[in-house]
Amino acid sequence: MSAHEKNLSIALDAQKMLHRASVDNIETVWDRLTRQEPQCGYCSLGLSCRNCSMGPCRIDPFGDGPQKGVCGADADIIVARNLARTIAAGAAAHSDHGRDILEALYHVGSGDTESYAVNSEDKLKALASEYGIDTNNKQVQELAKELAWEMMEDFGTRKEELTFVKRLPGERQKLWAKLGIIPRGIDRENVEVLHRTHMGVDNDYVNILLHALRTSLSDGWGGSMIATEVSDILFGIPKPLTSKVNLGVLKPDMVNIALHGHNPMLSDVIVQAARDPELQKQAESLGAKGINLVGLCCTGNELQMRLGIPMAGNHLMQELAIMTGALDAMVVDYQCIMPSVVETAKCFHTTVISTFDKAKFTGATHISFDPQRGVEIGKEIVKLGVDNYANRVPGRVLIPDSPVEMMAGFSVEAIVSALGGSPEPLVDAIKAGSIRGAAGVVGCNNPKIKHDYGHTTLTRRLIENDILVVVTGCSAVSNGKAGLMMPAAAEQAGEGLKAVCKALGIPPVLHMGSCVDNTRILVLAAALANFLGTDIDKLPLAGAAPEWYSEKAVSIGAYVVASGIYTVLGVQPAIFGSPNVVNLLAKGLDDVVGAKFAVEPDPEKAAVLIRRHIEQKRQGLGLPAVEADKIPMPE
Ligand code: NFS
Ligand code: SF4
Repeated sequence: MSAHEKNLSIALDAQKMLHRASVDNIETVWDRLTRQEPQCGYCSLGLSCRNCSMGPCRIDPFGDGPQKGVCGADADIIVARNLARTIAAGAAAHSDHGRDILEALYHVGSGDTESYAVNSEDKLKALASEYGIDTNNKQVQELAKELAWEMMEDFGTRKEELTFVKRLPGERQKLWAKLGIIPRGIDRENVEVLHRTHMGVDNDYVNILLHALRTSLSDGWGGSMIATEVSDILFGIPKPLTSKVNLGVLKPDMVNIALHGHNPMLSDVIVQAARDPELQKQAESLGAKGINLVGLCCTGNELQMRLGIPMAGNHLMQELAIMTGALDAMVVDYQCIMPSVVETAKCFHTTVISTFDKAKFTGATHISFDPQRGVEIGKEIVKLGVDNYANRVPGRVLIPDSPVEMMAGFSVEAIVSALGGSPEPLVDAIKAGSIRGAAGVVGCNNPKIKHDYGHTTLTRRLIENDILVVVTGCSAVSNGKAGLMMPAAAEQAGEGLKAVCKALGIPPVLHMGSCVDNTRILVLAAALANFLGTDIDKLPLAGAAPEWYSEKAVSIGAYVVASGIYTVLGVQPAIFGSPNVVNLLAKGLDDVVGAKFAVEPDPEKAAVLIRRHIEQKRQGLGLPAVEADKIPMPE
């Protein structure tokens, strides 16, 4: 491997596949990034606008050129509008995923699908009560239908606030009400962003950004939360389990099918289909020892959290997984699936199967997914993968590493149960200072940051300093691969956190799920605040997205901050063209919602920012604290 290949990723499996890519001249996301450089300076600063055909316009950041678009919009308006649209796109993606799951629940309630069933009656009942539905003497099916119907109302315009807002501390609800940012309807807030950012509507950058926060909240406390909760009803509440991770989960002697994307509806029926004795027999007749399902990205997280299905990799591993030559099918649903996978697959025998009519890929085989015929379609898909095993070229198979063990399945319910049924022991450990606080390290990979370096470095520094880390999305995969998500990793934690982890038998880094499952972190934060009778922004908590790339990540960052949690981003968002917007997000917001953003590409420094923040919050609560300035910032 060359120094260049080693410089792109810290992961051995990635480095080896990058080497194969360069030897075989196969294009990767890193090559395409290089070809795009230098990227547009105006766009990087958020200073370009193409919202109407009087434009496109751009603002000169140095002051010599135009300072206003054709319509008169200045840097503040343009940057704020662009950011609001980014948040809306991210919120829309999460929420539309939530709606798809919700429709599956409705089908279950209507009795017109046999592919899904209520897996957690407890959760169904608890949510039905939360939605004000009388649960007495009602059959599960009836309740499922009524709950789905009520939840659909959260998407519309008939409510004044989303149901889950009630989960928040009263103080936070009052604050949002005062600011006018309580999310009403999930779709409504998104549509309103598009309206406000049309030429000639909202021309006050503060007002635009407040609505952008409201829209992000309609994701965090709406669409994503519905996605998580309803997935738990249908597929089960995750419980701690041990699974495996990295490209070593692919098997040379089995049919390998990767499930890539985000929606667990499809992957759940594929898991059911892969158990079909006839398909198993067919695989054997072709000389395979069986059918091996593996996950990629958040579909992988959903499967790993609930079923322990092994995880092949995160965002930047999707092309590299194909390059093993061992993948017989890559089944994709939606989100974060690079269009390039179809091209990469052409260099191997892999067949790419798209499944959602809203997410087609030219060159892929499309099998239209229909939740009412779920398992039947699942079998059709698995059959394609099995058939394709016959086309595998054994001489081209290169499985670059052996898998690493990682734990998953830390839902809020599982964490509370590990604590013995109440958040009290966690609160006590925080009060005593053996755990200083907790941080969510979440989000994507981005080829602009050395793959997995940001996540794992930040996580290591935090646990070393007795900060409990919870992870979701692609961050979970990074940390899992680095071996940080097994109980033995407690040895790498500070003395206090180590002792707590050992007593509970848990790792210092807890896998809480996919990106929509960041809402589990919100629920946990709200539960801690409620337990202590305070607001979330008073707690020693922080969030970080060290390698983020997607619009969804921006929505997540925004709802986390608006919920009162300080958040550090590792990649610059496109806002630096407006000092006013930067000032508001990185400073002013603290006085508005009790939390703000920071941008710090170096994870060593990001860790210090988080440690200082957590100590300040401890001090605010009157807990033993280190003076923030005494924590030195690395050079
Ligand atoms: Ni999240 Fe999951 Fe990964 Fe980023 Fe994409 S897979 S929803 S957006 S890249 S963490
Ligand atoms: Fe230019 Fe204004 Fe149109 Fe944007 S909305 S493209 S700034 S004229």
